Amino acid sequence: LSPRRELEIAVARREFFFQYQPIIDLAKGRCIGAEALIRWKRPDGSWVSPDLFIPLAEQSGLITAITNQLIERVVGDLAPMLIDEPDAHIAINLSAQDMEDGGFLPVLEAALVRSGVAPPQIWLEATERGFLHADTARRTIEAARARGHVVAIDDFGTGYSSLSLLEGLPLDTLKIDKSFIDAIGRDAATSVVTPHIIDMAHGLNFKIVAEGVETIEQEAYIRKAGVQFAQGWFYSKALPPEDFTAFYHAYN
Ligand code: G
Ligand code: G
Ligand code: G
Ligand code: MN
Ligand code: NA
Repeated sequence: LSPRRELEIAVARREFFFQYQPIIDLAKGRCIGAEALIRWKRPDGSWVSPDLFIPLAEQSGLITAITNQLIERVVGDLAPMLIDEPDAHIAINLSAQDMEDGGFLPVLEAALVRSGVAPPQIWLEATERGFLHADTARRTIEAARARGHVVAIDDFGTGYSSLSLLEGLPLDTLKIDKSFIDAIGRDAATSVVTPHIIDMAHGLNFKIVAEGVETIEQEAYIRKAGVQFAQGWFYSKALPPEDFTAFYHAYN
């Protein structure tokens, strides 16, 4: 079986599920939600890393079907919790193809209407590649924002987007890639860049989520730099839905 064929079968059998990595409000010391991270366990029990199968899903066009399953799964996993906790949100990762064709939007709207989850409780994350086709990305972002979703730029600092591109799009949240957080407190050349990435984000008036926070030193640094939100192993790994719900209640 080719990897592509295997992935097609996995899509048909709905073998993907999600773990939820908590996101913390640094000023309040509270959990405000989570990012949904895809997991694939093959029928033989082996795990495949998303770093391997997401690129394949993008090349083969299967990613839009996976995104639609993701939406259904998030609502299935967490609708009762989200209805009980109207301030909580879940961030969903979108591929560049999702941003281009926008086909996930009616799927998302239907799932939310059916479940009673409010649109502002679903955030959408797209990497800078998702914003390269500015016209189609703009239409998707505007439609999503009109419905009340927050749209965030993922892996900020690692892509190719120009400031003018970002300035011209109706966005207000960005996630600083973990490579810039890793560099804090180290001698690496990247550590020189980290304060500039944060300044740039502030200059654009973006809310900032720092990703990959692993140490108390990194937390102290980003807090001092005015970063509002943080995510990383210092707080929690990605968790099964019931463990995320427990984490949310413990940190609220
Ligand atoms: O835990 P981690 O290995 O989950 O994630 C690896 C990569 O896969 C990250 O770059 C992340 O953005 C991406 N990713 C995780 N979940 C999804 C998803 O549901 N859809 C898409 N398109 N990418 C995802
Ligand atoms: O959960 P963690 O961030 O350590 O995930 C690292 C990798 O391990 C991911 O690519 C994921 O696919 C896989 N993984 C996630 N949860 C589990 C698990 O419960 N058991 C095993 N064996 N692998 C997992
Ligand atoms: O969407 P994105 O590319 O940002 O995916 C987040 C990735 O980062 C996932 O693979 C997730 O498991 C991983 N991750 C989350 N927190 C940490 C962390 O604190 N340290 C490291 N090394 N990886 C993390
Ligand atoms: Mn992400
Ligand atoms: Na990221």
